[in-house]
This record gives sequence, structure tokens and C-alpha cells, in this order.
Amino acid sequence: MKTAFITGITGQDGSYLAEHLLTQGYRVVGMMRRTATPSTERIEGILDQVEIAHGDLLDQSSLMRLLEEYQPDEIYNLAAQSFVHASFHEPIHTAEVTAVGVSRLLEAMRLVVPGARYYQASSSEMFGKVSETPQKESTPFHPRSPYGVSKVYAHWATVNYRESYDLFCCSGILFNHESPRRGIEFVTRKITAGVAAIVFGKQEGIPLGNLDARRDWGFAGDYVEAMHLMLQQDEPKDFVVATGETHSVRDFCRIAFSRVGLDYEDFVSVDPKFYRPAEVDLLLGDPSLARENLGWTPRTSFEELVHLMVDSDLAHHKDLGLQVQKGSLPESLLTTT
Ligand code: NAP
Ligand code: G4F
Repeated sequence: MKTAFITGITGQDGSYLAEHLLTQGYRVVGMMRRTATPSTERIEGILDQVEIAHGDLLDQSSLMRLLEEYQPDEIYNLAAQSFVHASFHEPIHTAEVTAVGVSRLLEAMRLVVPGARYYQASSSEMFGKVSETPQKESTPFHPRSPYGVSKVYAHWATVNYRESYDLFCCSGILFNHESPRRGIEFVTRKITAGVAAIVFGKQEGIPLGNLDARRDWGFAGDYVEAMHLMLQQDEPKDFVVATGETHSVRDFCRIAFSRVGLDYEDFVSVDPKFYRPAEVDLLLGDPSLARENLGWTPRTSFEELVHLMVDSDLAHHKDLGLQVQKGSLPESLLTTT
């Protein structure tokens, strides 16, 4: 039985990856940092099947101790301060966790378990002000936020450990991926949770920032499979993971509201406080290499993703016993279970 060590197991991707690796027969160890209120909501269903280990990317000794104790075959580094907007307000903390934290973990791996395989959660935010479209593995980086800058550092640190010490280190350059488990501050979930709250009379409207930003949005459940596949190859390599389609925030709003028979223009307003000092206007990935080398393709379309998220947020409100005040529930939610 192989042992996988996942940092960020309490996050969106960590929860899906843990579930996927359990189905593949792995022993799964998830690293969690100490917080006043434990954030295990996303892994409630698998808590009895995974081992939780306490550590922090800010603390070198905890990383060394955990790798020594669990001797993982595969390390998935998903932990980060991952919210771009917050990185403008907390640039130093973001750099400490999202950038230097990666050096801490790579160094722990080099010293303690050099034979392990390492996955780094790189990001399409590294392309930032894009110099070509679509973006592929060779597209130059031009990050536009402290988060993006930190991810570029982390990406090159991963490449450097591969080249310097011959370690099996890979980066997945993942474009935006979402799910019903997406954090509420990210735009997709903010919209779908807002739609549900409006339908059930809990909210009047949704204030957003730049509606014209375009992203290549996929489903997180599909993307974690690519992470695992990268560590099963003969040679370590970096891969873009994306759908190859781009849509605007406005498109997302239109589909989300039409799912409940409403027009987004009646509910969405623009509030400059959600604008960023520097924006990433357009992301569109070319996943050809992942398709050819890993046999990976996304299975969930953009429209299916939006519906999946809206339906999940509606179901949550319905389960609370609330009554529909505006619009209508989709057919799938009309039957009582
Ligand atoms: P997420 O939901 O924000 O999860 C981040 C995880 O990191 C949480 O488990 C969090 O723990 C943990 N964490 C934060 N600071 C830590 C620290 N100092 N020590 C240990 N753990 C810490 O992010 P996600 O969407 O799952 O993304 C996973 C990774 O992929 C991140 O590195 C992100 O930057 C990257 N990425 C995401 C996307 C995307 O579209 N989702 C795209 C490209 C790359 P708490 O629960 O305690 O906060
Ligand atoms: O949902 P977002 O906050 O995601 P963003 O900035 O693209 O970052 C996400 O994807 C990256 C991969 O490219 C990850 F590396 C990163 O960790 C994270 O998961 O914003 C998406 C777009 C932006 O252009 C933003 O300006 O939506 C625009 N937007 C418009 N109104 C908004 C809002 N974003 C947020 N969060 N909130 C708004 O009200």
C-alpha cells in the first residue's frame, strides 16, 4: 500500500484528492495546521479513512518530523494562501506560506525522504498578463499579484530541486477549477451561493468586481486525477491542466441565474471594492500535453459545472426548510427526497 502525504487536505482540492487516492488504495495522511476552529468540513465524510497530522508550512521542524514519521511515497503540496485578492492585503504572509513554504517542504523531502515523488500546485495565475493565447507549459510568466509572484517562486523552486538533486518533482499548472466545495470568497461560489440566497429570500443581490475577466474554469474533481497521474509517470515533468475553453464572469452569472429562471442583470451590481490593483484579464489553457502524455481530459463542461454548483447551494437552502421566494428550482431539486 502506497502512502500519500497531502498538505492542504482541508481545502477544496485536498478533499477531492484524498477521496480519489482512497479509491486507488492509498494510505492517506493529511497535514492540517492548528486553528482555533478546526476546518474539517470538506473531509467530514472521510475522516475515519484518513490520518490527520498536525503541521504547518511556516514551521520547518513540523515538516521534517511528519515526513520522518509517515515516510510517504508521494507528497502533494496543495497548501497555500490561495486567494489572490487577499494576497494584495497580506503579501508577506502569502510569500511565507505560498512561496517559502515550498522551499521548506522541498528541503524536508530532500533531507528525509529523497526517494518520494513530489507534486506542486502551480497556477495559471503565473501567466498573469499573458504573452500568448492559449497558454501552455512554455508560455512565459508575468504574475500580477503577490499570490502569482509567490507561485512563480514555488514553481521554479520545484524545477530547481528536480534539476539540482535529481528528485522526482512535478508541477501541475492548473487553471481555475471549482466545485460545490469552493471557498465562498472565490467568484464562482460567491455567485452560486448568492443565487441560492436570492431564490430563498435571504439576499437581495450580488455585488461583484470585474465582470469581463475571463477564466478557463473546470471541475476540481476532474483535476485532482491529473495530479495523481503526473506522479505515476516514468519521468517528472510539468503539465498545464485546463479545459481549453474560456468564459467571462458575466457568462458565469448569466448561466447561474438562468438555472433558476432569473435574469442576472436584475441582481448583479458592480462594486469597485472587488477590483484588484492589477488584474489578470484572460486565461485560456492548452491541455494538449496532459492529454497526450497522461491520457487526461476534463469530463465536466462549463454549463454542467455551473449547474452542479447552483444546485448544490440550492439543495443546502432547501434542506434548511426555507421556502422559494424568487425564481424557481430546477427540475432535479423539485422532487422531495
Ligand atoms: P484552498 O481551498 O484555499 O485550500 C488551501 C489549503 O491550504 C487549506 O487546507 C488551508 O488550510 C491550507 N493552508 C493554508 N495555509 C497553510 C499553512 N501555513 N500550513 C499548512 N496548510 C495551510 O485551495 P484549493 O482551491 O484547494 O487549491 C489547492 C492548491 O492549488 C493551492 O495551492 C492553490 O494555490 C492551488 N491552485 C488552485 C487553483 C484553483 O482554481 N482552485 C488553481 C491553481 C492552483 P486551512 O483549512 O487551515 O485554511
Ligand atoms: O474566483 P477568483 O477570486 O479566482 P482567481 O483570482 O482567478 O484565482 C483562482 O484561480 C487561480 C488559478 O488561475 C488559483 F491559482 C487561485 O488560487 C484561485 O483559486 O477570481 C476570478 C476572476 C478575477 O478576475 C476577479 O477579478 O473573477 C473576478 N471577480 C469579479 N468579481 C471577482 C469578483 N473575484 C472575486 N473573488 N470576487 C468578486 O466579487
